[in-house]
Amino acid sequence: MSEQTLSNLMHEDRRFEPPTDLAADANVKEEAYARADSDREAFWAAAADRLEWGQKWDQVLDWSNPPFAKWFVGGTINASVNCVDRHVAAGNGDKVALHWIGEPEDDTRDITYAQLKDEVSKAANALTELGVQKGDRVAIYMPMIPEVVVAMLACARIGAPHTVVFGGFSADALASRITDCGAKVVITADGGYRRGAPSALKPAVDEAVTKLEDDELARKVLVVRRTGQDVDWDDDRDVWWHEAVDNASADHEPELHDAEHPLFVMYTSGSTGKPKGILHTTGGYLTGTSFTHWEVFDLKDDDVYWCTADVGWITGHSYMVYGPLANGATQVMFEGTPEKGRWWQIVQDYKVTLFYTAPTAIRTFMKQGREIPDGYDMSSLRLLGSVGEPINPEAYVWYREVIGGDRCPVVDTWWQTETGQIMISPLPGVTAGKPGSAMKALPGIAADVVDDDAKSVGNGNGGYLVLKEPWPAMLRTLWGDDQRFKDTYWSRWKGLYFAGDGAKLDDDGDIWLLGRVDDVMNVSGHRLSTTEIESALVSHPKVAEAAVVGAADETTGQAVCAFVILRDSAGDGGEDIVEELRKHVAKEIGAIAKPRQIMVVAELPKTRSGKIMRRLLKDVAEDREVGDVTTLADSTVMDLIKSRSTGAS
Ligand code: 6R9
Repeated sequence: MSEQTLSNLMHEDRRFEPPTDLAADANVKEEAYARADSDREAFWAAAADRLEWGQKWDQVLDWSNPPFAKWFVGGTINASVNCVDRHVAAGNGDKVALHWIGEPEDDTRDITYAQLKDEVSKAANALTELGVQKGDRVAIYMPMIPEVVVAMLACARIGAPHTVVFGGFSADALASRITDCGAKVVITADGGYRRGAPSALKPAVDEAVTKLEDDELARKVLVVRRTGQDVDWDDDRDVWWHEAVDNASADHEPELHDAEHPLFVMYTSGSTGKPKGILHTTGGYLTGTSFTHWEVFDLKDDDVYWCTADVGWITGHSYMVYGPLANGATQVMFEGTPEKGRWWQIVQDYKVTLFYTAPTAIRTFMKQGREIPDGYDMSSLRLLGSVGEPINPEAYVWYREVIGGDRCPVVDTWWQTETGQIMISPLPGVTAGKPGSAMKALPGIAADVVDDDAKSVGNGNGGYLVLKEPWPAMLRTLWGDDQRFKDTYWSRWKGLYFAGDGAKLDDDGDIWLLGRVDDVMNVSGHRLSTTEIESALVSHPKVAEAAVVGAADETTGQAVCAFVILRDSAGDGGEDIVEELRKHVAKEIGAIAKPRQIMVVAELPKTRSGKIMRRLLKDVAEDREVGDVTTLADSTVMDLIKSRSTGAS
């Protein structure tokens, strides 16, 4: 990256020291970095020791056949036993595991660890009764209700890898995932609640089933009754959860599985081609997620933790289900989407202490104005986390001040579906946070920023983010496609895992994520990062959110095109808003980064996990037919943007 593009984020000089109390009593202190450096495997073995194993492992890591790693070789373990049984056995059966909050206002359930253990055991018995055996795959297509957690843990208990498919995905997407991983059984619900109204799920499963070419697939469909809406019923295939599970025995003797037994497959869309089935296995995944959850969120016994992610996203798997439950945490699980004050009402009512969300949500709240959160008592909060996208410095500072009362540290956590666990993040009791930087690789993780020749770029420079050593929760392969696994992640440079992200090291050696390298633009020979220009736009007081893409341009190769959402307080931004913003970017970064075109829009196209789909905006900027919109959270957004683009400046 050219020097010029580095200047914007580099001039961020706000620093936030860890709170004194938190630092004094932190779960992980500064010494951990050196300890992990001196013996990485011993460090991860100690992390694995926090779990309950059957047979202990003979070897921490087998890396004799890279990039195929084996962790805790010879060990046996059961993930569901670690997430429920052992807490009950330790006398914590009455502790609340889930404060579940439904979308309809008065619909809540508190579930203790003892109750969760019974439910998981019953579901495990019911699945066995339906013919699910160890190694069989089970697809889960459900809303955010407690049964989805029960279903995942029941699969883990009997050793049947699950694949959770977002409730918002289409019948086609579901059918292709069932086919790719060969799922025998599907667990679903009649429907879920979305924005106040019941929304059907079962019809999509019915439709998906008609598209399957193999009779062995989706032989049984287990259906939770959630909304009570009418559903079509196939007596041979469909089974009600309340009949099969509620009547099953709550005694289930769990089997111990090999540490490398497949735990789940999570599909993630590649930039091209069919979705990739990321495979995670049991021992390493549980070690990596439970340890980092305890480390990064500084989890204490009396904390109330809330991760707002949907369970159909990797964050829901690692930091709502497996990590927190393995740690015996009490957490909030919410069925709804962020509506004005509802989240803050929940923080106030349940006295949430640790809160984990995505920048997209934070920017939405910024747009609405601080008056809404200011109306709630959020003094229980002690730590805030961010995940999913780079958090712009302005959004970070707003989050810290308005939600965190200027007292809570913000941990910006970088990781991926593939990494399984958080990789780069501040340590809340150690690191003085810089708004916009994910800071350093966690203890036991080796990350670097390299150039085209795989050489470290050194402080003050930008390049490609790579991981240099294996880590416990790393993906093991792509389901059924070892070659694609090698090609996608390990082929660019020998021995290095390439994450697909651009990053920069500042003068202190701290890491700033710059977005996917596919999103980097080349304007008149200068490489510009989307993240940096977006952060410059968001630092303007009238802007809440921005997305930047490079569009083909005859003169400059590519030109910067920006889509912005204004804060509610800015009204329509005034007549000169476009010129005002272009000037602002020129001042913040340099004339080279000045957008050719700025469109003020009401919404941006986002995936269900909140990531902006720049590919679609590029189609608009280059005046093309808009591509595949099936993974959008709201597919009407593109029509709105297209209708605006005709009047673009
Ligand atoms: C957990 C998750 C992975 C991609 C990743 C990167 C982006 C995630 C980030 C971040 C900057 C952060 N990303 N966290 N970028 N700062 N703190 O999001 O997994 O859905 O697989 O996405 O998300 O581009 O490569 P996944």
